[in-house]
Amino acid sequence: MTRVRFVALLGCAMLLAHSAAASVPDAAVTIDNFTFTPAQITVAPGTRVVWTNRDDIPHTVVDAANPRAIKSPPLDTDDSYARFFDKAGTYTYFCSLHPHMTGSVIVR
Ligand SMILES: [Cu+2]
Repeated sequence: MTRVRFVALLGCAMLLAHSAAASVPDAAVTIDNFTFTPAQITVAPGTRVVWTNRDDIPHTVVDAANPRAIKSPPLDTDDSYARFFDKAGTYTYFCSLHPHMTGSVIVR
């Protein structure tokens, strides 16, 4: 096999890997009426979770166990915040402005 052909094959394999990763659909969480909906979602590793605030006041999304890992800015009406979840586990989060608002993302 020539070197040029090998590099071309490698490029193809990388493209395939990329499209496989991109085929995991996003998961959506809506924030409305001081509630995350759905409050608990289960997603496959590699899923991007997108929170969208439909309330008329700001909310945030903050990881309860690791606030440095997931911490959105205050989301105004119709603002979105997205994070990829690559590692299996249960991620509990809350709104730092209204700590009684909680939700969780289960990755498995
Ligand atoms: Cu809030």
